[in-house]
Amino acid sequence: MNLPFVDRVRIFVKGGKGGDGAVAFLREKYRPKGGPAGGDGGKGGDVVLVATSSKQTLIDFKYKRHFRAEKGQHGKGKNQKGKDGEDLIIYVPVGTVVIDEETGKVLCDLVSEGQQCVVAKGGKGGRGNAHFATPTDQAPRYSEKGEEGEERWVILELKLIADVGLVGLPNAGKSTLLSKLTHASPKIGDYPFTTTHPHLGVLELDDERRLVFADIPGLIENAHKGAGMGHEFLRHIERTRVIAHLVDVSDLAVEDPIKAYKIVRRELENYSHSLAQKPEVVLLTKVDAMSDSSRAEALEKYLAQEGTEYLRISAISGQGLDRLKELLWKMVKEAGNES
Ligand SMILES: Nc1nc2c(ncn2[C@@H]2O[C@H](COP(=O)(O)OP(=O)(O)OP(=O)(O)O)[C@@H](O)[C@H]2O)c(=O)[nH]1
Ligand SMILES: [Mg+2]
Repeated sequence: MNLPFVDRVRIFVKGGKGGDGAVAFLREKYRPKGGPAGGDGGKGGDVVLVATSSKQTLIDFKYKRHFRAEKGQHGKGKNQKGKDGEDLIIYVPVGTVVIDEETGKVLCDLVSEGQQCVVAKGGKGGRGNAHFATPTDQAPRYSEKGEEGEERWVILELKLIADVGLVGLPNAGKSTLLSKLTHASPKIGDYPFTTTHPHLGVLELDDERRLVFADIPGLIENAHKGAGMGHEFLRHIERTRVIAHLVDVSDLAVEDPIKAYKIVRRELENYSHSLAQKPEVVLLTKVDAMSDSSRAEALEKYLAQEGTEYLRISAISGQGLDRLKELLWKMVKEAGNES
């Protein structure tokens, strides 16, 4: 699937107008002066967002931006109520946050399959003249109009939902690791910014234990000022429980590992303090291609002083991957119990 990844859009939604109440009178053979019998108008349809895991992006909304639910029908004679307008159901990916553009308020956070959010209510139907008869006016000639449906612009923002977020400089080996641990098959390349948008992958440790990983583009110094791919995509790991921070310690690495580590930490901190506070494990990657371990040892010493977890791995040889899976499971569990 090579659709562009769209993770923020604005759409206009409007509920259906309610149908008008009717003005009518009974005309029966033996009751020439029958009472008022104008039926009520039907209710307008609602616009409803429904979360589905069969969509991964908000691409559908790039071109179609206006959504209006059906009107309610007008009431009719003989006290017949107008038909209600159909609700308009719009499917969005699981992980979509719905924000009212005008107030900036979060209306809904659709985190599970099938979860719904009414974004624009349909208008009420007007009452027919049958409701308005009084002892002094037994033949009212008026009825209510149907109400307008609600309307608003809403912002849909996709925030992927994963347990573990993979971060690091470009080329650190994030996508390669994702492809080894899960069935995902992201693009891998020996050049920076191979990954241009987030991917999810699912690791099944056994029948009962699974972990969802989010692989995102590489971060570079000053990403928060727009360098490289910028840092907006970090929102996709805002909801992860644990951060796995990959640092290349092989002979291939262009950056000193401690420096590489600090650059990415600074960018995480600049994006959001709460993101930077998440439990972190540092993965010293590509150890199969490391002829001198002194740079790795220096990073490990630094991390030990900081009290940060770390582990040497190689996605290519498989070294450390079994330990990594169990460690991540444990960290995700612990983080889950705290929140
Ligand atoms: N020797 C060795 N090479 C690796 C290992 N993991 C990744 N690589 C290589 O490192 C390069 C970058 O790998 P990617 O997985 O694309 O790195 P990334 O972090 O996803 O990079 P961006 O998407 O650009 O941020 C590729 O050429 C990989 O083949 C490893 O464990 N050992
Ligand atoms: Mg990548």
